[in-house]
Amino acid sequence: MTEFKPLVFSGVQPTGNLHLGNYLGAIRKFVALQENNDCIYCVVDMHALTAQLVHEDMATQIRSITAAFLAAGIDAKKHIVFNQSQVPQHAELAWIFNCVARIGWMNRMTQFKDKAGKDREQASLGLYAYPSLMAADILVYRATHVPVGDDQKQHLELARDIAMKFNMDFHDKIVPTGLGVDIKVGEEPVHAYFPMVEPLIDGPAPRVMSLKDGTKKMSKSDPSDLSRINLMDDQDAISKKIRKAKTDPDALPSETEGLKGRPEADNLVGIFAALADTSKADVLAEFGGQQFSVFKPALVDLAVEVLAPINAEMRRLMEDPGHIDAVLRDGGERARVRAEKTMNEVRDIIGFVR
Ligand code: AQP
Repeated sequence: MTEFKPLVFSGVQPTGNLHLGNYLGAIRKFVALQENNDCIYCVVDMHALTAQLVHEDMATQIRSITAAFLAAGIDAKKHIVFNQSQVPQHAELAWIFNCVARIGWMNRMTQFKDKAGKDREQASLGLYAYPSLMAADILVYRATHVPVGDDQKQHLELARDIAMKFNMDFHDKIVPTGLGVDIKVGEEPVHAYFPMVEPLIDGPAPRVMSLKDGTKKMSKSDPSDLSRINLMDDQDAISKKIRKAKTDPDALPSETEGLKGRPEADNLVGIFAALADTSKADVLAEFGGQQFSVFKPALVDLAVEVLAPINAEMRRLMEDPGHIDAVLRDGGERARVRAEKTMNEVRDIIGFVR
């Protein structure tokens, strides 16, 4: 059985300061995956329009995410780093996927419900169609693996549904043209043009929570800056935010079972484990029985040790926007070639004349 060639794709929106959740849930995984995989990492600027149309500082935000990718250690020569709007094939495939996806599927998307809020009639059509563009971002390269935080799991399931429906609906066109490959879906061998993408969500902090409320996701759009650690925060800010992080009065448990019902403790232990590249069980083996007055300073030291070099490198890179733009242009050119190959095949499968 032939299989799709493994290819990693992921994206980050230029919608504000990157935080520890973006780093641990996504960027850190991007860096690790590039060792053994072909990778494409994208600043998804067209997605940034879905919640807010006008961004005064769009270009700076795009450069800042790119600087974070590079500062964290992504090799833009070996892999591809670019911003989405440079490759119009994403939007073209998204239109086709809008016609593949069913309204009932889109209506189930919890992120739309969260982001649209109470006044859904006022949300943009783009926000509603966001998951379709996200599926196109990935599938226009026929990528197979997508490192993301836990919050994106539902969107990736939708990308699989879209891929499956396209494969099934155009099956009679894909097979004779020989454009697909044989894959296994469950026990069934299927001839498919698009792969079934695999989300890569593992690790001790798949969903980093707010420092002010352990039941809410750490997010760029949280009005309280104390809720998150930004990648651009200096040592003092990191220390202040961790010292002020909400906790409960009990000492840390010795085993992970004891974190149940203690969301803030669970979150801080998860952050420590992810930053130290270890497990929550190992962190509790070291700190079990200790008070937060002991644990928090250790977490500050670790967070500063990991984030300070990235912070310094991001600042250095941001002083040379011309270099960042050149990286994006080069990545955009290489991404366009790959995306156009897919689009030509998709146009042929659909039967568009070209
Ligand atoms: N709290 C989080 N924990 C783990 N992973 C997270 N990600 C985001 N927040 C967390 C992951 O970061 C990647 C890029 O996210 P994005 O900027 O494209 O979109 P987002 O999920 O909407 O990020 P934010 O920070 O929550 O922004 P706002 O406030 O605008 O909604 C994704 O892989 C995401 O899973």
